[in-house]
Amino acid sequence: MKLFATTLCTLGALASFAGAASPPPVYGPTPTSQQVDWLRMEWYAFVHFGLNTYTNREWGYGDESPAQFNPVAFDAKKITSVFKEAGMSGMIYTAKHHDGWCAWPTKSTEHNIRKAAWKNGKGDVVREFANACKASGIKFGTYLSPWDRNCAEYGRPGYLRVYYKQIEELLTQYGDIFEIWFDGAMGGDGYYGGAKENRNIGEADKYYDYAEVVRRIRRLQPDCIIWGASGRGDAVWGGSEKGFVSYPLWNIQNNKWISLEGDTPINHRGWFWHPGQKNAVKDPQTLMKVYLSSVGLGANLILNLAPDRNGRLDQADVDSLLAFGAARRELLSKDYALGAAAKASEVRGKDKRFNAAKLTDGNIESYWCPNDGTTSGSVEIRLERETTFDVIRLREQIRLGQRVESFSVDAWLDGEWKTIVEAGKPGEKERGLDAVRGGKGHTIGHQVMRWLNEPVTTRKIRLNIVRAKACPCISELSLLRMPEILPKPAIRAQGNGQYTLETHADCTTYYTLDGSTPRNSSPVYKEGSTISFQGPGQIKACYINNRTGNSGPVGTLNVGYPRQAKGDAAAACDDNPDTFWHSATRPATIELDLGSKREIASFSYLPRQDGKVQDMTDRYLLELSNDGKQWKNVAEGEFSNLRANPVELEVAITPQQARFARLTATRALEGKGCSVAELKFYPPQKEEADSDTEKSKKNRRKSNKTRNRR
Ligand code: FUL
Repeated sequence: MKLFATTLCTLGALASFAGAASPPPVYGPTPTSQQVDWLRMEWYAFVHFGLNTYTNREWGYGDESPAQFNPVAFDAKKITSVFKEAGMSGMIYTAKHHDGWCAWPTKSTEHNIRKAAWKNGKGDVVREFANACKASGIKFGTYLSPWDRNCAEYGRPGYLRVYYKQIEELLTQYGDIFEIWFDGAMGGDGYYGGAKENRNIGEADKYYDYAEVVRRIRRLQPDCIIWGASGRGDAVWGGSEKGFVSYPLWNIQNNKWISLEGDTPINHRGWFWHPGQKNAVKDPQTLMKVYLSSVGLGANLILNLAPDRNGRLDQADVDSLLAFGAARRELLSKDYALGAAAKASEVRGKDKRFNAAKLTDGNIESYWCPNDGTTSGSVEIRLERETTFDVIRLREQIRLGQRVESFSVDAWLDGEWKTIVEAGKPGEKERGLDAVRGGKGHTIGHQVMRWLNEPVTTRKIRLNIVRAKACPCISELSLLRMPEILPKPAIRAQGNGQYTLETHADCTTYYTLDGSTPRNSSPVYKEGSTISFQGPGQIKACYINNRTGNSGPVGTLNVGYPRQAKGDAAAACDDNPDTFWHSATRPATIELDLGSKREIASFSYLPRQDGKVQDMTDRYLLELSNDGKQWKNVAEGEFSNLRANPVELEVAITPQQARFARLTATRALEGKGCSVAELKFYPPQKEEADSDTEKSKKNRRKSNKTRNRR
């Protein structure tokens, strides 16, 4: 707050010193200097790592044995150097997740790392990460779950003493914490010191007394960004665990400046590490879309990478992260508008300190601004030569408040102005990863990036501020070029063991059915044809650019045993994620016939994918049988975190032979019924041969290095 006031005074002092036009008065809520600095961090890592890593769960129940935490190869510095290399500005570690286990030797509870096998109970993951971040030159932050399924006192006033103690320890023993995360998940069933019951806390804001939490944190670390906390802090959730935030984006809630953060795991399997996840990593092109639909809309991005049971990151996750990091660096490496001449329809008091050249001077603090009362206007930018770009980035001087509601951009093409970014209209909304391409111009705020449908080549562009709440203060206009990022081919089931692959311009699509990595000696996919594969196993496919020989990331589809449903459950085994079996009542059971006796080591459940949580199954009982008459109960549990992140979850069971399987849906998130989009059964996984992994690593290195501009 203090720093922010100083900056404003400086802006004012400069104006009176020059004796010319003064800066416009602040409009509406403004960010603190901490919020401004934080927005400039853009993206950082999330690290989910704890007992769930060992139990293959997303949410622990609270009764897990702390002894199992034993990451024998954990090297925090190795992990933080990867983040640094990718260009991330920090990391946030789950010091405590919902299971209540503390990854540091806290005095607040016995359920902590002192009981771990790791380092004979002398380890401290929080300390190792905090030190490693410092050594790597990135910032360190922490996640401390308010919901605690272990603590006997949870739900009662006594828990707050425990929780506040934990906050105090984390904020006083580990140096600077740039952000502390207060997750919104709260209350429900849990172990609670052995009570094993449901605990409802009512309103989170009241129960945790977030006003008090915020006061305590401000006292201990005034520069720490407080995330969540019922909106009492500095930043809140962007609203999806897919990483995108909604656009237009206003940083204003309850009359104060609140920034947004988009969050998503790099791996489709979830926030914690899960066996078999290496085939489920988001490819660099998807990560670029995630980036553009969070950071590119004026929010921050927190991208999760989860260490495995040995404490190491999966190579596949690291490869994808680094490839995206390199593409982002390339995207931002050259601003084609830098230093270009600019002319505005109006300049505040005709004072050159507010003229249009401020848009292209590369200084994020200076800005173009018309007179008070002028809420629309335009700036023409003349480039030195014909220039090709496909991403336009704009920034407002947010220290003076967020103002712009609608803008458009024109390019001078074939002797006339043509609109390349259309002005946004009131009431329109943009949501989702695919909306980033060809989007309209609504808010600007800290920054907005618009990725055009096609690259544009021109010498002249024009920015039109169509509507603003007060005179616009635009600090930057940049023209950028998106590097080529090959996606992975989508693999689509057509039913009855038939599959089609996506194709890509200028590329050949190669695939394999034996689990090996496709390369240019693998079978070639012909557009429009179908591949026959009965499973179980994996279909893998990738693009190789015909001109450059670069190979893109590998797409993988896990195919389970062929299966048939009894009764009306065909939709749960048609391999089509968009259809689902549904029952209006609960509990309800699906029975599958795998055709013959099979060795079953795991099963996966895909929840309904239509964006609704009504009747979404989140507790189950699994039984197996050899004859369809005598059943054996083999697994029972919770499919966690589906409300926020409804992804496919795979559950490992003790490998055993069976022909029939039956899943009973015993609970759902909402409603009286239940549903299942896909239910699959798998044999024990064969690891890829070492030589193959080596070759694929080389391939990946090659494709990372030689990525070309279009
Ligand atoms: C959610 C939690 O419930 C998930 O487990 C995860 O930690 C995610 C980042 O936030 O609300």
